[in-house]
Amino acid sequence: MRRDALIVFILWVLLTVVGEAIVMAIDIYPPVAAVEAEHIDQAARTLFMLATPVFTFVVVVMLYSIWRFRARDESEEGPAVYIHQPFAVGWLVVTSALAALLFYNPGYVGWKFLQRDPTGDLVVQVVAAQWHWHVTYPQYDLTVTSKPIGFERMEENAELALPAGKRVKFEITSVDVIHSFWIPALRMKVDAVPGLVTTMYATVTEPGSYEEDAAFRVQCAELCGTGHPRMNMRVTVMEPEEFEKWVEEQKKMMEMGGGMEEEGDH
Ligand SMILES: [Cu+2]
Repeated sequence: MRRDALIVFILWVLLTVVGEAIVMAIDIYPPVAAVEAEHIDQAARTLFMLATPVFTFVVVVMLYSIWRFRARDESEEGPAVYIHQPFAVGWLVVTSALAALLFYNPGYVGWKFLQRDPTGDLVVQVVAAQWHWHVTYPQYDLTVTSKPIGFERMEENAELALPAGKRVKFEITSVDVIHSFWIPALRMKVDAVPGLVTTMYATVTEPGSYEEDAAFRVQCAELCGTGHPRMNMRVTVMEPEEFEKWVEEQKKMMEMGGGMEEEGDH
């Protein structure tokens, strides 16, 4: 039994080293366009790093036991196995402590960070409706509306522009069912609930656009009907001067279009 424990221990250490190396080496994350996104990616990395030794331990003990203590013939069942109390208690304490640590940080600490500075520089009001996003910039008296036309014609769809370096406060609601406002490049997602205004903050950093990476888009993330996958729009993070120009252009288009935009396929 001593020997088995030693083998399991060595395999566990080896597999954990390999696992941690993989966690550190592989970059599975989409482009980062907000300060909050960096924190959320870091939280995911921490979670993977702490979960790796727990995962490898379970796998090693299970596979080693299956192989080492397998029935070699059709003989009767082996002797009963009784719980090893110090091990059981130790396991409970260690995994509970890890979970508590994560609840505190990045859980509580991260939540506090996301909620800092509740005013923001720019307010963006979002109204979700099957299957549009109505995006209003109250400081600029401008509203843009997306059309549910899908990825093939994404370049024709409306654009949600954000000025780089600014802290954006999104105020989100819905007029029909529950939707979810999600911008992958910001790593932020909040439900749009009828009768409620939910808030979400993002301090956008680098310029970027949907043309560069599909993570720069609004995507509904709550199944809301047949148009759900098409409930998206392009997101562009641009320099503040460019943003001012964009607002002017959009206003001109609104005056010229005079409501023609509303004839989408509902
Ligand atoms: Cu949806």
